Amino acid sequence: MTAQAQARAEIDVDVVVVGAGFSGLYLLHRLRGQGMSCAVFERGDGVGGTWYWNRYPGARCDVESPYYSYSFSPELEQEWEWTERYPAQPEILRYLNHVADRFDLRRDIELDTEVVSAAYDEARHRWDVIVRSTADGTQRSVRAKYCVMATGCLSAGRVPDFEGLDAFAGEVYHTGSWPHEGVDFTGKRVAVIGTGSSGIQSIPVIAGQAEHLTVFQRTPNFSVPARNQPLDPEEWRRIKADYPRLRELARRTPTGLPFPPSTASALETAPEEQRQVLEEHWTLGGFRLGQCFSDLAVSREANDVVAQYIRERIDEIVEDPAVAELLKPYDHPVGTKRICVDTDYYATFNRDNVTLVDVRSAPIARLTEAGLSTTAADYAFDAIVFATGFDAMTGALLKMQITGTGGTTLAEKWSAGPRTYLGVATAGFPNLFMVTGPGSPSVLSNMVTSIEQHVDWITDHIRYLEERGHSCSEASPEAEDAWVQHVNDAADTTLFPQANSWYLGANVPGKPRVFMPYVGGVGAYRDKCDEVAARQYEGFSVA
Ligand code: N01
Repeated sequence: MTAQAQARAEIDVDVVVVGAGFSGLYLLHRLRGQGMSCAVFERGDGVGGTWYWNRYPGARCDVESPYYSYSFSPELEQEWEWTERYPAQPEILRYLNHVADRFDLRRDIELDTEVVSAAYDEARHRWDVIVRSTADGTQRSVRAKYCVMATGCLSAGRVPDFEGLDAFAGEVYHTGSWPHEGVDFTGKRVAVIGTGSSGIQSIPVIAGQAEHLTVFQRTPNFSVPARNQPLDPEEWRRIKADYPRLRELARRTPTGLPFPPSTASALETAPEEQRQVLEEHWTLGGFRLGQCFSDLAVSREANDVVAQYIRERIDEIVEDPAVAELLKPYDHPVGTKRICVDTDYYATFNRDNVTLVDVRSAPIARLTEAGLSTTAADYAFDAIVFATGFDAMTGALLKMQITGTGGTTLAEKWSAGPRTYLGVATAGFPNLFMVTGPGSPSVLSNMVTSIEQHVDWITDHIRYLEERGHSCSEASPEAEDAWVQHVNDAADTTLFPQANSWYLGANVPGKPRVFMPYVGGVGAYRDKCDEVAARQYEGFSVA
């Protein structure tokens, strides 16, 4: 440790917050408002979390701009101007920087600093947190009564364990940690590996630059046109004037968006009418197509109506029938993997400079000095882009060494999959809270709505403890067991477990197969959390 770091060691604050994205920024604002001292640690050299790291070409949110924003400040709502129907990554990052400045948050945020470990000191009811500078590796300790993980659900990037990963002599990128100065692919032979949301957004843009783009697809996904456009000023004015009602509605729907779910069953709708609903949603754009009937998440027969409709659109757009066939998903029901929202994705495969390679039939065997080899052929590239996703929901938490009571680590406790009470706390880890943790609606919802709900609930709970002079609060094992059972039962009533998705950890070899988010919906989940609070935080042992 340097002398300076030593001098700053042993800082004692009320709350340590890990991460300065949407969650961490709002946590800091709320906790300060409660008169608490906070230290926020952020591994990036700027605020923004997901939107700081994911700067790949075409990166854009699939939730419409007016609803992908904080609702806690009516002034902020009114003063910020979104420019497009869906916000592009630079615009969201500008928004979050504006929030950091507007609410004077930066003075309690330490950038370039990652949390290495957090251990609970049972005698003193304090978390001992070790943080490390990403610039020079120096470490120091910080002590706090509470520790709140605002680490994000999709923040631990993942590159498959290909043989010869270091062999390739060209440029290598991962969509989730894109160079800040951008990348110019002009005149280059580029590979994109992966066709999830990140791949599907970046492929059309990279194809527009590269001399040649080769897309390596293992599993096709359902993708729906975004139909992005400049935000209509008149509509934007209407939304702003109506924000209180729209926000309240969003807090009560299953998705956290102010659009009540469809009540019409696909199976009880006549074919001509089904067609009309599907056409309307395809023309509207965005993932609401995946919710256009009430039974899509529970009936395979109903789901097939939408799946078949999307496959027909692929046939219509893609000129080469063999390529169209490869792009059509058959292996999972629509919506059991996040529906992708694209701009010109399928049409990109009509370009002369784009080739689709199926790595289901001939997997990638290794990276080579020139490019990569599948079991069927060798390829040469100037650049390889990994759009291969994340160790979702638990990856960022388990990267830290978190030790609770009795010396048990979180990794040990979650060795068979994550276990939480309400997705905010886990037994054996007192005064540790998670924002949008496993067991909460999180990634199945509009993240900002869910983040605000969690931050409000966690900070209310902390205020409750402080006002009564309590030293700790811990989820009880019984409450946790019952919640985990409920989360599993809820998932089992749906088609979700039928897909090999990252919701189940299926994208990470060896990860326990457990359905991680809560499918019960934002509104019902909020009611449950409110009920727990109203019953003096039922299910928590408070001392
Ligand atoms: O990651 P993914 P992502 N060989 O895991 C493939 C959110 N998001 O970064 O499906 C070959 O979805 C893998 O293939 P398979 C959103 O919630 C939102 O794209 O495992 N291929 C898959 O095609 C999203 O769901 C937005 O067979 C391999 C791809 O890599 C989540 O982030 C934008 C492979 C990974 O897809 C993650 O999306 C971006 C291998 N060995 C992201 N290993 C918006 O708001 C993996 N793959 C719009």
